[in-house]
Amino acid sequence: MNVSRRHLLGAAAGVFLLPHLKRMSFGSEDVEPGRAEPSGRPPSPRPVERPLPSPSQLQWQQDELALFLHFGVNTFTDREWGDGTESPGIFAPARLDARQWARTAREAGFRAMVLTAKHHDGFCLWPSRTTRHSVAASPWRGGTGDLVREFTDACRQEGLRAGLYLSPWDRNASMYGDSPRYNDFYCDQLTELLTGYGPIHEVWFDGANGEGPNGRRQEYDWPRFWGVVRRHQPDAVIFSDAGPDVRWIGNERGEAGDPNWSTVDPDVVAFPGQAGDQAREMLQHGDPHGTVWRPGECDVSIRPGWFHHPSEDDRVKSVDELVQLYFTSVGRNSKLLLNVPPTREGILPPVDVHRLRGMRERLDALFSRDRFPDLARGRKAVVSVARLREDIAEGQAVSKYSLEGRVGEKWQLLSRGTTIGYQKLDRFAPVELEAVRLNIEESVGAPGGVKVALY
Ligand code: FUL
Repeated sequence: MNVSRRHLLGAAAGVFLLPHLKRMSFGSEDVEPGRAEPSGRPPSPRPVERPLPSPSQLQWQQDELALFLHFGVNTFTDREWGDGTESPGIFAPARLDARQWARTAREAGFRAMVLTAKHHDGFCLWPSRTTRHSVAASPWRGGTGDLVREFTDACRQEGLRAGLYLSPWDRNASMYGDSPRYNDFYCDQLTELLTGYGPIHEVWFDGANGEGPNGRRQEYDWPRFWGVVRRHQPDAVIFSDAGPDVRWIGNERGEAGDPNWSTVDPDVVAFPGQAGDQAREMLQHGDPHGTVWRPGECDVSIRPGWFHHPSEDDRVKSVDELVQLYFTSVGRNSKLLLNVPPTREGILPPVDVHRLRGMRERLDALFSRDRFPDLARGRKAVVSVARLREDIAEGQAVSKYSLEGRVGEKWQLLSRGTTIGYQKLDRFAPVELEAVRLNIEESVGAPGGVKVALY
């Protein structure tokens, strides 16, 4: 249903919530579905069943920020992609401190972390029973170390959710390319990770798929992989191009599309790594008429590379750039998975830690006080950022809106946009307002409440 120009006027408590919706002037067909109208008319049913997030997807999105950690043999060879011939002997972080990673993340306002338990080189950061290519064959902690254990423990100690990346592409495994055998091996590794380390909140499936040593291409059994996750960690969200719970946003720049729907047509990106314009569009923008809830995640590195390279220590993103990333990801109905790679010593680099703190300070200052209640009490307020939120527990509906502020007698446009979803952040030139109103100009299905905050 397309709704013609709805005005949501907020009057109290800083929100354009249900009470205000009830007071909106609706057109004849514009009834709040499932709720009583102000006139006392009985609720009408929702016109179309729209997809809704699962509790895990909701939690994942509310976390807003997750720290990505690329660490492994590449850290020691100064490469981005290892070829699988690296000797485990090179893996020797002298001061590894997963607690420092987690503390840094928590202090910077991150609520989850995702570690590369295995990257494309096949080196396992836990002592896997499936291979000798692991920390058990390294000098680190005398070969008794388990980095997945230290990582998950540190997450819990700092109150963060733990996620794991297990690269399906494995350039060390001899059976890679012998599809059934490798899929068994991969499922065994996945099972070890998902049964040995407590609750795992996100399982990150990369789509990279290279040639096996025997020249054959590996056919991944995605439904089987996902089934292993569901069996052992039913509350985890599964990330890949094709979800099924969370989709890749389609670039590694930290930019969600605008519009950005959390719903998709699952047939357009049916498996990870699917190429083509249509797939790219679907990843970036989702689909307003999609039948499946699959919100987008923005993964981006704080540095040019994913792994730590000393030569990039002076190319760490600035605080301005990090804040901008927050706006183009979290501020566009996505989640930011920001990669901060540990050094060869096994700690997060001081310059990156400093930037993360700067980002947090800037965001805290920016969002320190919602000025909407001031307007509601008849006071004026100078604002330059609007935060709009749909109640996504009820789905996503808004496809076009404008936000206006009253300056004296005149309403002036503050911002206009397309989708809102979990969160839309709009910036505009600072302006002193006396009142504000949100116009929902178009929507798919019937919008629930929209919360507005002004900063
Ligand atoms: C890509 C990988 O090839 C990169 O090395 C990195 O892990 C990135 C997050 O995903 O597909």
